[in-house]
Amino acid sequence: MIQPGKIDGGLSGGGLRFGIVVSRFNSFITERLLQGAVDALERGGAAGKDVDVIHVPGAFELPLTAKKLAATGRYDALIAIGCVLRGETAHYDYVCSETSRGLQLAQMDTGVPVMFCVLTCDTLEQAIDRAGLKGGNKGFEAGLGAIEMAQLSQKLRAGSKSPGAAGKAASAPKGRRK
Ligand code: INI
Repeated sequence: MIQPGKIDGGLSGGGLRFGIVVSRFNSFITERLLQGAVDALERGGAAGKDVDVIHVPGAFELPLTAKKLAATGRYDALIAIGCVLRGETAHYDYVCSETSRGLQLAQMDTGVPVMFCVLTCDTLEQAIDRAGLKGGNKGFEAGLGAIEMAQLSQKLRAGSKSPGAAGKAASAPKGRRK
C-alpha cells in the first residue's frame, strides 16, 4: 500500500500576518466575534504587531475592504466578520448574497485566504448563541481557520515543488504572496 503525501496547514501562527475586517452593524455581536478571533490568533502564537483590525459600516462593505487589504501584500490571511439579521424585507437576502459572493471573489482574485465569519441569522438569539454562548464563538473558529489557511497557502505557493516540506518556517520574510 502506498503512503500518500499529506499537505496540511498547521495551527501555529507565529510570524504570520493577519488582517481582520469587522462590520460595525450589529456590533454587539461582531465585537464578540472579533474577541474570539483575536483570542484564537493569540493562542496560536500570532504577535499583536502582526494583527490589524479594520472596521467598516456594514457587512456589505466587507468584500471591497478585504480585497484592498489582500492587495497590499501585507497579510497571510484575512478574517471578515459581520452579522446579518433577517428583517421584514428582502434587504437581508441582498446583503447576505453579495457579502458572501464578494468575499469569495476577494480571495479568488487575490490568492489571499479570507475567512467567512459572517453570521446570517433569523433572530438575535441565534446570533448570540454563535458569538460566545451555546454555539461557541464563530470568531474563534475563524481565527483557527485563518492560521491553517495561511500556513497551507504558504505550502502551496506557486513554484513550490515540494509543498509538503515548505512552510515549516512560519517566520519566512513577508512580501506579496500569491
Ligand atoms: N449590515 C449588516 O452588517 N447587518 C445587517 O443585518 C444589515 N441589515 O439588516 O440591514 C446591514 N445592512 C447595512 C449594509 O451592510 C450596508 O452597510 C449598507 O447598506 C450601506 O452600504
